[in-house]
Amino acid sequence: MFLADRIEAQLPGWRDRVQRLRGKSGDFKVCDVTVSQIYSGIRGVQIQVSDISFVDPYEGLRIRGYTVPELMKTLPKATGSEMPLAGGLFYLLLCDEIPTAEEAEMVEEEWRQRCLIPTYVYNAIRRMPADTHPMTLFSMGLMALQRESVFAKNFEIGVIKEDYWRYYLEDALNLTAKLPGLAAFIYNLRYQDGIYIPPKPDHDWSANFAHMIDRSDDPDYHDLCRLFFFLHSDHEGGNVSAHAAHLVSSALSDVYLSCAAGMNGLAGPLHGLANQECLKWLLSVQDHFGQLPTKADLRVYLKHQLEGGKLIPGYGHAVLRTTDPRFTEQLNFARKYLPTDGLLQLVELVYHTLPDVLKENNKVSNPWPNVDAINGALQYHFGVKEFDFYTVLFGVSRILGLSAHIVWSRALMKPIERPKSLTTEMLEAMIQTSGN
Ligand code: HAX
Repeated sequence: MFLADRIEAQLPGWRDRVQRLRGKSGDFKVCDVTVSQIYSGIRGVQIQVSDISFVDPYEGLRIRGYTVPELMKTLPKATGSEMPLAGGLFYLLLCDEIPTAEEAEMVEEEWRQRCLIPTYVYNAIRRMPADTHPMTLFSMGLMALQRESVFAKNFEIGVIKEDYWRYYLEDALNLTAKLPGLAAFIYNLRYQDGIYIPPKPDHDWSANFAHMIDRSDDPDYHDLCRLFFFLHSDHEGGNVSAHAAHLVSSALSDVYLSCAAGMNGLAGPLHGLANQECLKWLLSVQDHFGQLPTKADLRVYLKHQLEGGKLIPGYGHAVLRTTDPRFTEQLNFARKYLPTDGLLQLVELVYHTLPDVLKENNKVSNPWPNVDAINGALQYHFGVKEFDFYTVLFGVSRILGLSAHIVWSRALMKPIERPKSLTTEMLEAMIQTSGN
C-alpha cells in the first residue's frame, strides 16, 4: 500500500537517528522538573518527542515544519474549492511530505473504500438514552469499532515488533475513513429524527460529512468543513487528547482504544469543550446589546466582566503568545464568505477590543484569541446550532493527528510509558535533605 511504502522508505533513517540519540546522549538532561511544575500539571516539561507537529508560541502550529498559512497555500485543494483536501493533510501527517494532488486523491479513495460502518455500531449507539452527550456516543462508536482492529487480531496470532506499525496504519485508515459517517449518524440521530443519508462517492472526506448531515446544497458549508477539519487536526504531542492517546497506545492498545482515550480527554471542559462555552458567551453579549455595540461600549462591558472575575472564553492559551493562526484563517473565511453575519461581526469587534483590555491585567500571559474564539460562531451561521455537538466535530478532525502520532510511535518502537510518582512525605524529605 502506497502510504506504507512511503513510511517504510523513511524508517531506517529515523530508527538510526533515535538509536544514535539514545546510545550516545542517553544521559543528556533536557530539563529539570520543579516542585511547582509537578503540582501544576507538569506544565511545560518536555517529556516526549513528536516530529509530526509543534506549537511555537509566536508562530502557532507547524505541521511537519509548515505553518498554517503555508499549508493553506500548498496542500492540494478539493475540486472547485480553495480549501485543502483532508486526504492531502493526512498524507502529510503520515509521510512528512506535501503530497501531489494525485497522492491526496489516493488517500481520499482509500477512505471511500473503507468508509462502511458495521450495523452493530449504529445499534449500540441507538440503544443509549436520548440525552446521552454526543461525545459519549462518539467515544462509544470508536470503542464498538475496536472489534474490527487489524492490529489486535494479528497481535493474537503473533507478529514481530518491527511490523506493528503496519497494522496500526491499517487501523488508522479504517478508523479515519469512518469518522464523517459516524459523526453524521450521531448528529442525525440526536437532532434530525434519525435520518440516514449515505455518503456520495464523488465527494471528498470533509464534504461528505456536510452532505450526510443534509447540507448538500450549501457549497460554502462544504468549504467550512474542509477548513475546520484541516485546522483542528493536530496541536503537537503534549495536550490532553494527544498525550492520552499516546500514553494508552504505548501499552499496545490499538488505534481504536487509544483514540477513544484521546476523545475522552477532548470531552473535558478545559480542553475541547471550550468552543461551546465561547459561542454561549458571544450570544450572551449579542443579547445584552441587541445590536452590534460601539467599540467604546463593548470595552466598558468587557472591563466590567473581567473586574467581576469572569473568564472570557476563546482568549488566552497555555503555549501561544500571539493570535492563533487557526483563528486568523477562520476570520478570513468569515470576512470572505459571511461579511454581513452579525455574530461574526461581533467576533471581529471583540478581537479588536478585548486584547487591549486583557493586557491591562498583568497576570494574563496571552491576551490574544485562540481557535475557539470563532469556530462555534461559524457553525452557528450554517445552522449547526447544537452546541454539545461541536466537540464531536473537533474530534473527527483531531483523530487524523492522533492516529498519525500513534502509527509513528509504533514505527519507532517507543516503549510503554511509565513515569514515577512519589509521596508528599518523600518530596518533603528530598527538599529537606537538599538544604532548601
Ligand atoms: N479571561 C479572563 N482571565 C484570563 C483569561 C481570559 N480569557 N485567560 C487567562 N486569564 C487569567 C487566568 O484565569 C489566570 O488567573 P488566576 O491567576 O487568577 O488563576 C491568569 O489570567 C493567568 O493565566 P494564564 O497564565 O494567562 O493562562 P493559563 O496558561 O493558566 O491558561 C487558558 C490558559 C487557555 C486555560 C486560559 O487562558 C483560559 O482559561 N482561557 C479561556 C478559556 C479558553 O479559551 N480555553 C480554550 C483554550 C484553547 C484550547 O486548548 N482548546 O482546546
